[in-house]
Amino acid sequence: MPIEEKVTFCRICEPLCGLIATVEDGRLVKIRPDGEHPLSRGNACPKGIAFTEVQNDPDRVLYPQRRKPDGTFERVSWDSALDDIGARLRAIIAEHGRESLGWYFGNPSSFSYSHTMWILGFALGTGMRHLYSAGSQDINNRFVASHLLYGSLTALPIPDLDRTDFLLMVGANPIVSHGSGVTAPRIREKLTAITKRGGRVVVVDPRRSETAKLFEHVSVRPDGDAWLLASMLSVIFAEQLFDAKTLAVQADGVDKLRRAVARFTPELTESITGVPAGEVRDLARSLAAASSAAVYGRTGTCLGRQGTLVAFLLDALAVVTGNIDRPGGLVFGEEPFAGLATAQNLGLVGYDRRRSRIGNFPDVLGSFPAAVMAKEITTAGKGQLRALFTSAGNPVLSVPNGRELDAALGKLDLLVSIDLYMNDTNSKADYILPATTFLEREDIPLPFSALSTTPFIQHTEAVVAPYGEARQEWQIIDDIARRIGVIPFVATPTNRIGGLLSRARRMVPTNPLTMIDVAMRLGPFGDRFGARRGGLSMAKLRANPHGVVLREHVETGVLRRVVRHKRKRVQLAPAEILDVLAKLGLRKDSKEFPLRLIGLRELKSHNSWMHNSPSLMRGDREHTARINPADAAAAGIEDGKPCRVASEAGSVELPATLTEEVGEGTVAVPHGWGHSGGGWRIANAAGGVNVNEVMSTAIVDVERLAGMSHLNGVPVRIEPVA
Ligand SMILES: Nc1nc2c(c(=O)[nH]1)N[C@H]1C(S)=C(S)[C@@H](COP(=O)(O)OP(=O)(O)OC[C@H]3O[C@@H](n4cnc5c(=O)[nH]c(N)nc54)[C@H](O)[C@@H]3O)O[C@H]1N2
Ligand SMILES: Nc1nc2c(c(=O)[nH]1)N[C@H]1C(S)=C(S)[C@@H](COP(=O)(O)OP(=O)(O)OC[C@H]3O[C@@H](n4cnc5c(=O)[nH]c(N)nc54)[C@H](O)[C@@H]3O)O[C@H]1N2
Ligand code: SF4
Ligand SMILES: [Mo]
Repeated sequence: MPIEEKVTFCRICEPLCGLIATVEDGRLVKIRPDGEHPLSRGNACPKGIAFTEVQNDPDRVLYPQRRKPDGTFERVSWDSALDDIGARLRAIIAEHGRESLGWYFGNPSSFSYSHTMWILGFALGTGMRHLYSAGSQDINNRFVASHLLYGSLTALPIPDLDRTDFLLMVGANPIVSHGSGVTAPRIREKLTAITKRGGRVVVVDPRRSETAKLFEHVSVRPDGDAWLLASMLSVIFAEQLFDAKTLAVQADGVDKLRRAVARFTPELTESITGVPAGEVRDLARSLAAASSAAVYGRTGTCLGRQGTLVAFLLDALAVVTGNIDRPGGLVFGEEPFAGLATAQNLGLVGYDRRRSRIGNFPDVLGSFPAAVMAKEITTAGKGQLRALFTSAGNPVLSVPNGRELDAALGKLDLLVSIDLYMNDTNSKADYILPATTFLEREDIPLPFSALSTTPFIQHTEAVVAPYGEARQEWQIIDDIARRIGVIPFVATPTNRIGGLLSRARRMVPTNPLTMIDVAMRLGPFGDRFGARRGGLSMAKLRANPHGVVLREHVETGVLRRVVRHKRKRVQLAPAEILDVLAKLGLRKDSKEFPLRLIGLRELKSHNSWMHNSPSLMRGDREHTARINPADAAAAGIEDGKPCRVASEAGSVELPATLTEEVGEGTVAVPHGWGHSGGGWRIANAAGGVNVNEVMSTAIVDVERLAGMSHLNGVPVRIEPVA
């Protein structure tokens, strides 16, 4: 039997650690870290190693499945599945128009360039309106904040970890999550290096997280970040700690922002944030005085009630202290081929170009809040969502009010899912179409290149041929498009020209790799087809399987290239933000629901989809609610005993873990548990609950500017369960 070792990289989370896969006779037998990867240098986490168990999981869906009237599934051929899906789509379109089609794409899709490209192509080709993603439970607020500040949704600044002297980290736990919104393998080393060189890392979190334990911890009340950051800004303005000289060159709206935050003195915000006024003043002064400072916020700051404002204020802190676009501050990387940015520049996607039918929410890069998806299905009228695709997602467990969505999915005329597994969402689908794993496809993680603290790019070939009849998402999407007369990327209705184009497309098959190669060669690092020696091309990437470091550090002094506002200046006082700030009152805690629920991530889980790996689930892993002993005592809840966590929207019951790790008034429960109905035998047996049954999809509970779901800082009460 031939045994081969193949160089590749992990695509479970954002560091994209280098891996070596051992393949024996076409089957994956082992994964180990790649010691020759220039950035991860022999580092990988338990999830990456355990991917062997996903790849070889007997519970994987390897053949197209059609649901029978009794609810069970039967294996069908690709042709019969695609033909039937095509026919049903054509009938739905004939009766209700293309506006009745929709797509939800989940987190793993962002780790496949061809998958996301073809969804965009399909959406452009069909003119589809009902586009939803994990982004509204994750990072869309960040895009909107960038749109407001820099005039570009895709201008995402990252902390210059290798050169900063002061890192303010709010609502992120990279020791467990391995970093998000920033690609930095070995992030633990990078963070400890800051303190080793005499710098500071300050972690703002309601929980003494794994990261907070290693550095300075500021305990904030859940969803208190807007007040905390506004009060830090108020101190910086009041004490004249801002960098007036740099601001004069870089930004507009400084005075308006100063006036808008002036009333949020630390003495006022203390009662909301729980952070003593003196500590806020010290923090603001230290940040302003640091020779370089970076700010960084992640899901803890995105999923509260004010996600866009909080992301905006974080960047504003960097801007007013002169820390944007400079070494050690917040910096802007560059993609070798800027897919979404190009689409944005071409005017194909943007912000608030249309509004959702339910709730009147602005679109973010073409997508609407997933929190309204259920109501879009159940609310009759023109534009009602009737045929939904899901790919690489499990929204019943990941969006608010999973019960509501679960019930709504049953009302669709057609539900088709592209996934590795039968999960809690697609177990109700008409079809489950088997997707390749990341080891079964070639890949190049373009969007993450611009988020890498060391600009870097790597391409990998497929490590194994697809198991069973699994296919790549883009091929599946292309085949479905063809059956309804749609040409991905070409917005042509089914008229004569469309027919001709479609025939032409069939003769010249477009493939993502060719498209990317051309775009990359013409891109900022490209070889310009030989005109620039040593530049990027697919040939160069193939010759360097461990990847190519593009620069030592992210380039600075690029603000005028990045900012797309008129006059090329950062806007510190957009009307949308001033409006939210003006309405930001003094939050009162509810008497009925006096505690606040937050989420967290676990080292050996990955959202909802790695609970079927035997090695990750080994030991006494259990889904529990972390509760402060004082709160538990007041409620009569004992350690290890079941408790009820109830909000206005719903309740769940799970064992309590009493721990000082969470501050008083805070309850922490990870999401992604509570599997049922799907084909994951180990995950189903692991128990747990869907914490998102406690979360609300009421229109007033969805954040206005970016449509973010409210998943952190949700008012709850806790009770013992008999
Ligand atoms: N309460 C609460 N809820 C949250 C969060 C929170 O912090 N708190 N976090 C939110 C965040 S940040 C996210 S990203 C979402 C995640 O939520 P989703 O993106 O909706 O779902 P996942 O749990 O990531 O499930 C991914 C699915 O993709 C499948 N899959 C894996 N790899 C592939 C692949 O290569 N191709 C295909 N086609 N399928 C694949 C898996 O089998 C699984 O069914 O959850 C959100 N929900
Ligand atoms: N092991 C593992 N790694 C993962 C994932 C996983 O499921 N498991 N998921 C991946 C995904 S999809 C993402 S998006 C990233 C997320 O990456 P991170 O955002 O770094 O992940 P979390 O561990 O959820 O960290 C959020 C932190 O915010 C804190 N927090 C909660 N509410 C608040 C609040 O109101 N204010 C403040 N200041 N803090 C708050 C929580 O206590 C927690 O420590 O992780 C990725 N990496
Ligand atoms: S941290 Fe783990 S899951 Fe994330 S890319 Fe690295 S090996 Fe993969
Ligand atoms: Mo995420």
